[in-house]
Amino acid sequence: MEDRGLLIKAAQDQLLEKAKKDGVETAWDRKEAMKTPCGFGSAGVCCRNCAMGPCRVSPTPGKGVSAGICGATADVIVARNFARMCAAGSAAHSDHGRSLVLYLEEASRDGQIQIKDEKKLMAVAKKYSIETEGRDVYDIAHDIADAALNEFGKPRGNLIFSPALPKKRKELWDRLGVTPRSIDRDIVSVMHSTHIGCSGDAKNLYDMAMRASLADGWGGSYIATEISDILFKTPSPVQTEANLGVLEDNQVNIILHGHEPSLSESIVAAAEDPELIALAKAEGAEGINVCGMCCTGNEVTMRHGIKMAGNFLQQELAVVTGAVEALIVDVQCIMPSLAKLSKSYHTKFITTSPKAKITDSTYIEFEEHRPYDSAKEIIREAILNYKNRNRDNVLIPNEKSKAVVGFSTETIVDALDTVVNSNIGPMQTVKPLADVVVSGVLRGAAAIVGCNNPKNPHDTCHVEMIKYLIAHDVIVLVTGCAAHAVAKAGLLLPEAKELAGPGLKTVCGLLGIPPILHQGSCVDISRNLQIAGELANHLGVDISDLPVVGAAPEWMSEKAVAIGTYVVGSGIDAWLGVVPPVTGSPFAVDYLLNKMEEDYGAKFYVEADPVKAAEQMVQRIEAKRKKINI
Ligand code: XCC
Ligand code: SF4
Repeated sequence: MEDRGLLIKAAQDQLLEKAKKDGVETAWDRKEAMKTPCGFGSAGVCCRNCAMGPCRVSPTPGKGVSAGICGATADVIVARNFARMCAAGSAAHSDHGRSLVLYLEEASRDGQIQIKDEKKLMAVAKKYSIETEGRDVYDIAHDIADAALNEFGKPRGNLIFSPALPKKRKELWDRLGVTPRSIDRDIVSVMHSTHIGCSGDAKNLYDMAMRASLADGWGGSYIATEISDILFKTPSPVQTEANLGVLEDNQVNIILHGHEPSLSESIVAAAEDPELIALAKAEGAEGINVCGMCCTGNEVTMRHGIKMAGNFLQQELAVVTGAVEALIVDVQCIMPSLAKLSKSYHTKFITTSPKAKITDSTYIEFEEHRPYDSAKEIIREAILNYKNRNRDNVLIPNEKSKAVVGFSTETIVDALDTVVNSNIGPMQTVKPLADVVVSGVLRGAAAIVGCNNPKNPHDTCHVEMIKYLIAHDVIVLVTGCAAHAVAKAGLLLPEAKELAGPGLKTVCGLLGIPPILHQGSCVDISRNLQIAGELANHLGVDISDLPVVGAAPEWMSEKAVAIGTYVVGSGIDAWLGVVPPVTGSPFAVDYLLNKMEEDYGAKFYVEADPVKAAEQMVQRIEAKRKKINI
C-alpha cells in the first residue's frame, strides 16, 4: 500500500498557493489572523445569557472574579454553555430528521417523491407498531411519517426507541432521569434551564444536556437515517472516487454540499435528465459532473456512487480550483465565506433552504412539493454558467483515490452472514459479528466520526488514528468528514487490509471488505448505535460492556458535542482530539473525564495526539474484553 497522505497534502498545498496568487483567503488564513483565541472563551467561562453581563469569571479557582453578577460560578457557566452546545447540535440533526419526515409525508406512487426501500419501510413500521398486513405501502409510509413527526413534540411519555436499544441501557437512563421525552421538548428544556436565574447546579445541567443529546442520537438522527433509507434506499457497497481530482475539465461541475438528502437526491436524479444533458452539450460541455461534499457527499455517494469532492476544509478550495460551475448547498457546515469567495471566480454559490440563507449568494429555494422540477431549475443555472469558466485560471489537482462506500448495518450483517453461513433466524442476525468479536479475531470496533478543524492538521488526525486501530485488529466505522479523510487516503478499499492486523485482515479477506467501513453522514452515527445495540442485545450485556469505542479527532461543530454526549450516554467512550470549552470548570473536567463513567459506564477522553489516543482506545477495548471475559 502506498502512503497517499503526502500526495494529498501536495494537492492541497497547490490549491492554497493558488488562493494566495488569486488574492483570496481561506479558513486557514482567517485562523491565523484570529491570533490567540480568547482564554475565557476557550475555558468556557464567558457568559452573556443576560444583559447584566457579559460576565467572564476566572478559569483558575481561588483567583480573580469567582462568579458572574448573578452569582453563577465557573462550574455553572461552563455547564450552561456546554448544555446549549448540545441543544444546538441536537436541534440541527433533529430538524434535518424532521424535514425528511415532512418529505415522506408528500410521497405518492405517481408523484415526484417515491419510496425506494419497502423492506426498511416494514422494519420502521414495526418500530412504531403500525399495521402493515395487506396495506398499501404509501399508506404505511404516511402512518410512519405521522408517528415520527409525533416524536418531535408529543406532550406526554418518552420517545419510541429502536428495538436495538438494550433494556439495561433504557433502565439506566430512567434511573438517572435522562430518558428523552420528545425531541423538541428536551431541547427547549435546556434553553429554559440555562436562562438567567434557572438551573444553578452543574450536574443537573449535564443531565439535561444528556437528555437533549440522547434525543438526537436515538431520536432525531435515528429518524433521519430511517426515513432517508425508506425514501432513497438503504445503502449497500458501491465504488466511488474521492478528493478534488474528481472535478472534470470538460464537464459542467456541480458540487452538492450540506446535509439533507432530499435536495441532493433530486439533483442527482435530475442531472441525468436528457433535456439537461442536451443543454450542457449545447453549451459546449461534454456532460454534467455531480460531486458531493461533507455529509451530503456521504449521502449521495453511499446510495449512488457519486464522487466525493472533499470534506469541510475543502469547500473553499473547491471554488479556488476555478472549475466549479455551481456549489449548491442546503443546511449546516456551509461557510458564509463562500459568498465573497465565489465572487472572485465564476462559481455560482446557490443557497436553497429558508433555514440557511446567506447574504450575497444566489438564492433559489428548493421546492419540496416538486423536487424534480425544482432541481432541474437549479441545475440549469450551473449549465448556463459553464461558458463563464476562465480556462486560464483553472487548477484541478490530479489527486483522487478509489473507495468503496455504503456499509449500512444491514449490509455488514448480511455480508458476515453469507460467509459464516450460520443459517440463523431473523432475530439473531448479528450472531456472526458477535462470533468474530467474542473469539477475538476482531478485538473490537471503533467509530471515527466528525469534522475538520484548522486547529489540527487537516485529515491527518483521522488517518493516523485509524491506521493504528486497524493495525491492532480493531474494525473501524467512519461517517461524516472523517469518512472523506480516509477515502482520500485510499483506505476505503479492500486492499487496505494489508495495513490491518492478522485477525481483521483475515475477516476482510474472507468478506472482500475494507478494514474501514463507510457508514454515511453524521446522522448515520445512528447506524453505529444500532449495530452496537444489537450486538449488546445478542450477547445479553449493556453497550457499555462491549469492546467498542468512538472518537472525533478533528471535531468543531456543536453537532459533534451532541454526538459525543449521546455516544457516552449510550455507553461508548468518546475521544476528542480538540479540547472542548470546559477547562475553566473543575466540576466539568472531573465529571466529563471521570465521574461520568459512574453514571453511564463510559466517559470522555481528550487527547490531541491521534496515535496516543488510539493507544488508549486499544487499551480500553482490551479492558472491556476482560470485563466480560472474552
Ligand atoms: Fe459538518 Fe456533517 Fe462536522 Fe463535516 S462532520 S464538518 S458537522 S459535515 Ni458531520
Ligand atoms: Fe452574568 Fe449571570 Fe447574566 Fe451570565 S446570566 S451574563 S453570569 S449575570
